[in-house]
Amino acid sequence: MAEVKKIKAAKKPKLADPKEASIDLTSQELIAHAQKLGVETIFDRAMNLKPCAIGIQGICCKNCAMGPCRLPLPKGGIEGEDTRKGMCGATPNTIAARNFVRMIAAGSAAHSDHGRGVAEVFLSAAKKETDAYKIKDVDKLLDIAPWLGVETTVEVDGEELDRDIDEIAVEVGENALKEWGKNEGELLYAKRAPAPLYAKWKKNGVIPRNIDREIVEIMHRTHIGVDQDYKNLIKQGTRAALCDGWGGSMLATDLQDVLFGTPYPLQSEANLGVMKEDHVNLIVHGHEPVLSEIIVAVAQSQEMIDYAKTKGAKGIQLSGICCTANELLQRHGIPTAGNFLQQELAIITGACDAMVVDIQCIMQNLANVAKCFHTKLITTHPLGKMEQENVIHIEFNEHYALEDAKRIVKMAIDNFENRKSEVMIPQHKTTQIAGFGVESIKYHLGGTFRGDYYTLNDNIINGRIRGLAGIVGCNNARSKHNDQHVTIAKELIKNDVLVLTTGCSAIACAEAGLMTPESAQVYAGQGLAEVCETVGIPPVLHLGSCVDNSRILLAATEVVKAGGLGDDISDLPAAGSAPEWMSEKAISIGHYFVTSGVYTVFDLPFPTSGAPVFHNYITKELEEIYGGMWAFASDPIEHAHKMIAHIDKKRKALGIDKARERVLMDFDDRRAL
Ligand code: BF8
Repeated sequence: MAEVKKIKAAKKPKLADPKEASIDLTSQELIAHAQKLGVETIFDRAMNLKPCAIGIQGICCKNCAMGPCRLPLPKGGIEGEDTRKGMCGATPNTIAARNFVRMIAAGSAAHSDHGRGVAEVFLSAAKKETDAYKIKDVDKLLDIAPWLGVETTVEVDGEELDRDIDEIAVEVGENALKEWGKNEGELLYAKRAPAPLYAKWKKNGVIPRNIDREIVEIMHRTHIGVDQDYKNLIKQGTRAALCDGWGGSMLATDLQDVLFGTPYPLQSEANLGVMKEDHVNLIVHGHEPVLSEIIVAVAQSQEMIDYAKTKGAKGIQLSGICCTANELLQRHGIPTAGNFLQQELAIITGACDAMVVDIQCIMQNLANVAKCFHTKLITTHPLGKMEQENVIHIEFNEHYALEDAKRIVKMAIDNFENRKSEVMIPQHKTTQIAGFGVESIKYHLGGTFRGDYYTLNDNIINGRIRGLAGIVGCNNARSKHNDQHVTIAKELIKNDVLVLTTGCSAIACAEAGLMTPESAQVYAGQGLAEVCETVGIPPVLHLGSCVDNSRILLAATEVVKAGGLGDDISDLPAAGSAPEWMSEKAISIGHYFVTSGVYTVFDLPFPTSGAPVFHNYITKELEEIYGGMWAFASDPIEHAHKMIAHIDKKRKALGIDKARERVLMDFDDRRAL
């Protein structure tokens, strides 16, 4: 008799509880709406797909075909010698360090390749090979030129004359591009760091040679049978991370500012409630602003607005997701639709007529969600295509940028009348003041005539501002959406710590209403609230996208230069944080902050915890070398208080931990003075 196989009924997938999945009301409503429609989102997938407990601790090696070798920590921890090894004998330290530096390589590559793309468009604009782009910020061009070895003046007959701007721009573009592959010398921007930090890097031999080389070298060293010393591996990780923060990311920020304009504070809105039912909704998502900058101009043109009206729409609502959102927000005030975990939800509103994506942080499931609605999903970058058939690819080319942008905007407009499902746009949105940066902080706090960081330093020294914190990074579906970013930011400002933020963290803070000057009165401690009220800034400053973390490095450098708070970034009462991190870019960012002297807290689990010796090295011993270290916390309040404790430790070391007593001086005292 034939064997009868019992077929188990497939388990019904679990659904996320919207209130457990996100703190954001808009997201909660749309998660529930998606579930009602039977459309799966990342929040539901997180309920059914569990992470690998070994991989998450960094102790699975799959760098050759004898493995994967998985080295779980014994229950109850390691007693005595750690005898775990892979097939080739690789120890947990080697495996975790290899995996970790490969994450740095990927993160640094992503930011730096973005920078390279911008540098290529910049050079093409400087050479006037395209009409779509023109140099917008000549002052910033002149500021960065000397750092890239470009003279801004020329001596003629003993007289120093200004050089031609076009000539300077071409040389800046050429020298910038050389940073990726030059044969000699070192990363030019390393010299922008405070001198003691540069000296530490030099002494430890970690100044990058060129951007591509340091990333390639990680792939070589982590191939089977090459580097088997975790300290040597992390040293190379440091070179590659510095290539990101002080290289590819910093070049991307600078060249974007010169080409598209340096941001200054402006007002806009945040959250999916910025979408409009009676407008064509076009959403740009990803990272490189080169195409989306042109889309802004086209979407705002009368020709396209009139065309949208012929299709029954009242206008065109352009909004952004992830770091493209931050780029367009800080320069044009384009509203932010959402951060990483809200990308599927934007389509689930039923009102997204087109979503245009380029590179990084784009979920492949967008294509499956788009299939359930009328949304046109358009990929635009040769590096980022999708296999699903409903995805349209319009490859961006800077020489035809205007034509590409027009085609895309028109496609969104033509799709307006194809909406087939009920439109459900939640009605929540917040006001945000964004567009802060090194330059604007200078003028905001120092005034137009003597723009400098002295006033900021003065307020840190007198204790109104206890210290500075950078909160950056992603959302992670393993953690409640936006919860940690917002809880940590609120706890810090309550304790008079001024917060600088970028990326998806900035979007989370904006959605929670922390980016208006008025929010200081509600959430900030008395000292910080006084400063915010006096100069009219929010207690949480939006510094842009993830490549703009370079703005935080340079702002910290300016604080050092202004004086009174030590000689190096590691002396400052400052700390960094990436609470809901998930991307390899976040690891690269964390490591360049640590090796630039910043105490940096990430949440757990962390991909080094399965190798206690290596984990201990990056959490404790790195501080002796660079002054910064990795630190961890899983509870957001504990996370914030670790940062505050570090800030207080630095205040004490600087001798500014006690409020100075006010002494009334009599005549004798004055004469003695
Ligand atoms: O680069 S914060 S989820 S969007 S990786 Fe991605 Fe993380 Fe958001 Fe910007 Ni940064």
